[in-house]
Amino acid sequence: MSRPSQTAIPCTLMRGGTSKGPFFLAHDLPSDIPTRDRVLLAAMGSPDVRQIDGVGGADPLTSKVAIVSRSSRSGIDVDYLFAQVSVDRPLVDVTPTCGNMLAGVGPFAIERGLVAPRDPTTSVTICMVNTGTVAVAHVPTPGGEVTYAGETSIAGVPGTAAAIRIDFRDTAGSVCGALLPTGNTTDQLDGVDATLIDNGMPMVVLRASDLGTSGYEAPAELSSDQKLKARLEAIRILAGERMGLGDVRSKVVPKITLIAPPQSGGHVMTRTFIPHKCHTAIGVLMAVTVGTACIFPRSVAHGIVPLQAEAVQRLSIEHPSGEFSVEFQVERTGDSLKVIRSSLIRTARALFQGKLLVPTSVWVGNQPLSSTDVSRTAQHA
Ligand code: NQM
Repeated sequence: MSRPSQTAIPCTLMRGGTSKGPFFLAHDLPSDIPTRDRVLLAAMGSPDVRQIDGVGGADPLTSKVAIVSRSSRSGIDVDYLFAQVSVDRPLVDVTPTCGNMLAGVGPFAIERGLVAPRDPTTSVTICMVNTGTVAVAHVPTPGGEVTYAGETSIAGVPGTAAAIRIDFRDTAGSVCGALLPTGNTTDQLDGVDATLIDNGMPMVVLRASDLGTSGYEAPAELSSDQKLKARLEAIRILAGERMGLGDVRSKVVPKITLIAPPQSGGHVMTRTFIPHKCHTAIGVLMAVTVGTACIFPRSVAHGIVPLQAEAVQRLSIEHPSGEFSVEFQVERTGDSLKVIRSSLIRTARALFQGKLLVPTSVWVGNQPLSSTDVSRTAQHA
């Protein structure tokens, strides 16, 4: 019998917030990392600007993968490993997590039998393995079934869906080890003021006006401004070193946000680079991190975002396709600030369930051994 030319891997394609990508159970993928990464590149069709030979959407926001497993950590239901698959380079980066894909993890874990549903809501405690931080997703499960239907709309996604509330508790220093990795609220990089901060996502926050931009440009205009992008990349490389991330040329963190005064009744306007293309909205943990920069006294947001005194504050972060609200519970002591909790609302939807095919030249799969293989293995034992 001839050997099949493709390996079939069980998979659910999901929209998580404003991102989309395949969700896998960890045991359905190769356990060795170089083979796993080759499988993910082949699955998405990378490297190729159109990702024509895979299921990637030819954009960083749709070239994402979630790998989920039952957790053996105490108090945690599931482990979620996020992989950013580069569209045009043969790279898979697992340094940061993704809070948008995270929105799909609770429903996926329930539907794949990793978490028992409750009526009417199932709270799923998720370890974001990339950063070792924890999120609790509250998934609507009326009658013990995941529902995707609901009345909540989020900017960047047409229509409405069921609201998934997500609480983060320990995101400070997720990758850099400290909320303010340089110990400063403002640093100077290449002659520009910058707040280098990590409350779930390593970020460089800059004033748009310091870069000669308004902060209100369309993402496509900013993404095609090669002069601006070269300047931002130079700043990002310096920031990466100062934030303890080393040489970040082939890493997707830190990301960059340009801030400006709000335009539509929110607290701040943003344009975010992820890191070489301008986001059409803003990432989840980016919004949490940029929001945290805005509530810090003496950050680059000083003079743009008025400080609030309340212990629980809601910040509306404007972005190119609407706004993103994050609720923060904070504790201030003098100039120091601790974020106890941040919460936000996302939606998600399972789009397709089936098997994703990759060439057997990339991976032959976790196949049971044939009788010939078994006798060969026995001879070598
Ligand atoms: O910040 C985009 C997204 C993200 C990341 C990216 C994210 C987050 O919008 O938590 O969600 O970093 O490429 O999905």
